[in-house]
Amino acid sequence: MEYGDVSLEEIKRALEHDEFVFHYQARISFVTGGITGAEALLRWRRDGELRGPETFLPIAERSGYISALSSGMFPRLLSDLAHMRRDVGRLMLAFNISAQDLIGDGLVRQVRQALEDGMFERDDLELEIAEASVVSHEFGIAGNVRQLARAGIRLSMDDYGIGSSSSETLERLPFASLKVDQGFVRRMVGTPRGTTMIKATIAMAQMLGMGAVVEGIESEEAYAALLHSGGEEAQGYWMSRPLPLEDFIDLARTRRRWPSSPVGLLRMHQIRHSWWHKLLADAAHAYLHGRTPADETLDALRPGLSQCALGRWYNGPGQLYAGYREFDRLERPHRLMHILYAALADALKHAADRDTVATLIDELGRESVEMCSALQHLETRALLGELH
Ligand code: G
Ligand code: MN
Repeated sequence: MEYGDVSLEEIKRALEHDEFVFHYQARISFVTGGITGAEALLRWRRDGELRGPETFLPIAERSGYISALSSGMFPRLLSDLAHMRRDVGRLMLAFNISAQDLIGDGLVRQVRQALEDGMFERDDLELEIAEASVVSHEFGIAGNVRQLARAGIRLSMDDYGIGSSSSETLERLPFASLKVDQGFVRRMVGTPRGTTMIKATIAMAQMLGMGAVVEGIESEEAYAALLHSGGEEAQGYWMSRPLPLEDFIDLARTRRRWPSSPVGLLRMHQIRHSWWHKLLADAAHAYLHGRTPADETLDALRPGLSQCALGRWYNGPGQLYAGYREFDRLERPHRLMHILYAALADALKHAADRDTVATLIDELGRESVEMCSALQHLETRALLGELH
């Protein structure tokens, strides 16, 4: 098929005539095996045929018309979301935007206004920005990205793993999650080294306090290989292709389940908590050598129980396992670790004496071992299929 002749004028007319629609590709939770929501993918319905984004997005991007397209389609996304909510229940939608949409504040204002008007709830929307488009506009968009993050709207970096200065961009902008690129996943998941690289990318996201979604899962083998990876969610043809709204709703209403496991979640929390512990130990070490870390560094190292995803899981869905000794054993060291993170950070901030700092490091080390041990026992039982 030849699409080379699509002009900007045709694209503008198509938007006016309502010819753009979203197809929805399901996102599956590795932890519950259920559908958590979907990524909205733009399609052009014209004369009974469906045109993919490759036929109009490059022109829209190049001409700058992309921002009109994003703004024009956002209300449609919200009405589809309302439709899903009525027919299925609460779901999350991921909306792909271009970095160009964040150069001015048009889309930011539109999204914030819709939030204020109660058109959606914070947790029900995620904005995906492709890495390549972020890299080329990084400085122009930083202010708007921070504004969205402050308003509690989650941003994820799309197609992570194929671009150039990706880790540098991650360092500068407050992304809530990473979407591991589908090509990266498809090519890498077949080899042990490749699978390790995907898992290391996810672990890096977790150490930075972000979540991870794995795209491009095309087979049961790929799904199984990444089930314990610590990525929260998965997307790909094996679970579902992108579907028209009504078909996606039908799928979601079946309440279908894919394989699931708490193992990845338990492993990631072991990584996150050990990592916080090690960063604090390093801060204490620097302090004892006369180099007091900056207040903001210390503040970042006192993650509260309420912000901690393990805490939320433990008191929420994890309660499924209440009564298992390995599960019940986790509560105390986990709670104490958070108390000790805060106590140690405060001690360093307020110039405590050497003995106080030494005692806190010692206690933190002890609780860390307790907590890792509880997590490990729980993980082993989950691996053996002994948790129900
Ligand atoms: O760049 P982004 O991740 O937003 O791209 C999503 C596109 O990838 C969609 O157009 C969708 O049709 C396609 N896609 C989604 N899942 C898969 C998959 O498992 N395999 C392949 N080859 N393509 C996929
Ligand atoms: Mn995307």
